[in-house]
Amino acid sequence: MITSCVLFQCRQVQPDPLPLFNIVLDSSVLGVQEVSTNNKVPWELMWGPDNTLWYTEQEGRIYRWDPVSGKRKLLLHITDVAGKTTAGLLGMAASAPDPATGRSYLFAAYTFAIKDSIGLKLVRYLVQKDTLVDPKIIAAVSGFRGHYGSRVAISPDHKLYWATGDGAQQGSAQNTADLKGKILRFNLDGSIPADNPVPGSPVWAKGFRNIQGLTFSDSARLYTSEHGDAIDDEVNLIRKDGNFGWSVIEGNADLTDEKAFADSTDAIAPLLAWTPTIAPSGMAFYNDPKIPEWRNSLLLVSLKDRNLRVLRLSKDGHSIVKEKIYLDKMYGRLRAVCVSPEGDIYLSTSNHDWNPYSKPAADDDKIIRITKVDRITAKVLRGKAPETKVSRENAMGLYRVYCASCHKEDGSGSPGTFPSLRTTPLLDQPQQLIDVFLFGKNTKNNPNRMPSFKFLNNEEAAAVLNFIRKGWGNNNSDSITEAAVQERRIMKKSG
Ligand code: HEC
Ligand SMILES: [Ca+2]
Ligand SMILES: [Ca+2]
Repeated sequence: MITSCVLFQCRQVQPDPLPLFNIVLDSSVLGVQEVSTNNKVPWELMWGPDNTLWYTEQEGRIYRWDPVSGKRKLLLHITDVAGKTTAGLLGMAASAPDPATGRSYLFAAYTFAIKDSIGLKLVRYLVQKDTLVDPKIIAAVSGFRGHYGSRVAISPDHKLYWATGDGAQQGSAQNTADLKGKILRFNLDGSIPADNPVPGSPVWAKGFRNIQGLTFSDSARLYTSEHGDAIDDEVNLIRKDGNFGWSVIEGNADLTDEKAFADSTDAIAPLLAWTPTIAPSGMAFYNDPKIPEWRNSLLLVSLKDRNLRVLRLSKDGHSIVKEKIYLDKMYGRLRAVCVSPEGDIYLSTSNHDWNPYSKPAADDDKIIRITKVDRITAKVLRGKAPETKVSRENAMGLYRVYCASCHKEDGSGSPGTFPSLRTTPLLDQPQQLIDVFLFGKNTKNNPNRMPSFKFLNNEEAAAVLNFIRKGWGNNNSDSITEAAVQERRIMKKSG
């Protein structure tokens, strides 16, 4: 430890942790450091008004982590956070100090209990030296069964944006009177700006399923990342009063019904859509000269694909021109990302959350910093291009990309949420098995439903189903044929 003093204020200075890896770009060398360990699902990261890193833990705590001392401090424990799995204390954002009063506000979104469902609210706190005070509810939305979103962002012109999930409620995202499945826009005092599309309504854009990332570029363009259902995770460029298609359109409008809807509503297509899904999460715009190769890019972390994507934007910001993957499968699920004023990048892991991919590391969850360094001192990593095609010849490959995020790589599922495929009685009931696969399954009151996989062709369907019937030594000797899958498709259509 050394001590650093600025204007008579002395703090203990933690020496920089050594990079565990180096990312080598065209000309820059980056260091990957683990700066904070033993956290529990750091869901949101942001740079705080006091020049430290602020982060939430999903269960309800807001911390400040000081990059100089390396120490963390609890700012607030919110005690009425309620809800399971993807609910909790979610996004947050802070306003810059008001020039007149010097005041900053922190805005936090979290779920709370209502009698028969879960509500989601956005609360404003006044920032004080070591704590947050004077909670004021900016907005509250009821009727959630899942898909909560939610992220919060403040625009360069000091408006407050809040992205809500559709609540796993059919029809909510297209219903302008329902605040679920929307991007909402407020003044910092919670009032509704006069230039919102509909007077008196906070709705700014609609047609979203479950936004997990929300970030402004330097030129005030707003970008989102969003979870699709079984297909089509998306990144979108948001436009005022835009309709982004859900729940009629998934990804691009390529099916007949989707095209008709897009024509009649002017629905906006995503900049990028991923099938198989990657489960994108937090996203941050990067434009710092510190890492020139990554300027004008969106940094996007993912839960299912377990990596960091750098999505290079076109000059006008209206399209994504390049996609590169870093830290692939190295830290498990990644939840949040932010950029410091010095151009350093912070990421958080999410291995203690409701749907762990594997056993968390002993010191999970971590906050990781990516910074520029002078030279290579550790193992070298390079970016890679995304895989353009799933290896379809390989049934296990199909299982991995389409099923393992929920039912786990070994088919064991997770108790109470995702049934074990190793032991399901459906293995001996081929017709029912094919039906669940093609058309999905949603037992009453299960907020996690089995999505429909009818978009896979008969060959792929038969391959995956035979894999789960035989792949784990469970040895069902007969095979499901492509013809059998086709027959169930037709039965369903006519039945
Ligand atoms: C997004 C999560 C998710 C994904 C991805 C997913 N499933 Fe499921 N699956 C579920 C859930 C949740 C259920 C339980 C549904 C219920 O009973 O309400 C389920 C149920 C099932 C069942 C019925 C099991 C039983 O005992 O009732 C089968 C079979 C199945 N899934 C196979 C698959 C296959 C094969 C894939 C990949 C092609 C897959 N699932 C992908 C979530 C998922
Ligand atoms: Ca969309
Ligand atoms: Ca589509």
